[in-house]
Amino acid sequence: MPWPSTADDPVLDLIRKEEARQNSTVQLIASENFASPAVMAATGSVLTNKYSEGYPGKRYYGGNMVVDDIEDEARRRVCALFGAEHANVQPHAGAVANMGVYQALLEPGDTVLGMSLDHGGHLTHGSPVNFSGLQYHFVSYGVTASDERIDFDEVAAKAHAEKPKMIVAGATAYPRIIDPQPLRDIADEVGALLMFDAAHIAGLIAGGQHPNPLPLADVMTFTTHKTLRGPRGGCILTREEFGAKIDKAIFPGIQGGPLEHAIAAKAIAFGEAATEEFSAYAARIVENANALAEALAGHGFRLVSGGTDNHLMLVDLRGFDEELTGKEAQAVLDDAGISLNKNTVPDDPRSPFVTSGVRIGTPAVTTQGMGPAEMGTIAELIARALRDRDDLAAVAAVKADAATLCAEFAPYPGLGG
Ligand code: DSN
Repeated sequence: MPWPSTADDPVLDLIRKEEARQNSTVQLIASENFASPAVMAATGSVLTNKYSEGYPGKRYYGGNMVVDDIEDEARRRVCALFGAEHANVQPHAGAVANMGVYQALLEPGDTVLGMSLDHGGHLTHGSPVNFSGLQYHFVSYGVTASDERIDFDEVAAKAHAEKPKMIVAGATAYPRIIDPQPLRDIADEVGALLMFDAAHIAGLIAGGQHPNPLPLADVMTFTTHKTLRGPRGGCILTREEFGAKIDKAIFPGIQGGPLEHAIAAKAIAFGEAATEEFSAYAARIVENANALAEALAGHGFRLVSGGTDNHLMLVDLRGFDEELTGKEAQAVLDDAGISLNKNTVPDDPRSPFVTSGVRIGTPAVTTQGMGPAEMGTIAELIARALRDRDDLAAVAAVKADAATLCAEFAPYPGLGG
């Protein structure tokens, strides 16, 4: 073979190390999951070698007869899964999918309504440091102070005052169902388009746990690697009338060659998500989130909005310990073999680098086969580690207990040594 030997490459050792980390520590990052062996085989396949700029039947390179079939199959499967008329499966990420929609349907400077980052929205929903906030005139809505749920009165008032061209729904740190109907109604009242960013909840929609934003939304974007449990990547679904514009915005507008290995893996994940087993999995994610939220509340943690009806919960740490920041909690829990991320809570007085909260999700632990009993154990491990955070031996003991728990539920047995 012409390739140099990489058997001693330390990067391979680092991959083994990461395999061991994923097998032996608790993964509670709400946007992560464990992809199936079939999805991972596709991402590591010969499709990584192929150039295929363009779309099936209209490529700028030869040799795409097989790739065309793969991309067509991915488009067919995802349209069937969500009842969509048109799909673009090429976005490399959720941010690129959102960028493609804005580029296709907006002009620079247009007014758009989106959920503010510090109330649970995403960077690409108009953050001033992101292209979305720099190129478009985003106006933010948030959650109410009373129940910490989306303030539809605020959305309506701002829509009538600002006359946006588009309303963006969806969030990255919002623990409740987002009903697309009131957003559609408000969009219709002011003649706006409705885009639903379902990055976090696509798997819950596919599994029948949350309402399908289609056909109420004009466009739905999502990532394929979160609750949907596919490869890293993005996807756009829309009506036929916007299909050509959106395709043109993604290629040649934003991207060059698509990642056909990722598109094949997306097709496999869409197939997996159409099964009854996946619907049961989606139901179990929500059941586990409820069990974990209840158990955490029992340890004195305050849950933003009082609980969850999706795959994640937002924990306001101030109820547990006024001095404890999200930054410190994330670091202590990393030492205790529990991965999660610091997160602002609504109207957080601390900065996004420090925060007063953490976000906790159940998609990955549910894939591992854990259930409500294990959620109780995880809540106890979190509470112990954070309560005894100044005691290195106590934190190490939590790490050992986390490893014992994970040993029973290793996602990739045999990997990582
Ligand atoms: N990074 C994703 C998340 O964790 O929610 C958002 O892009």
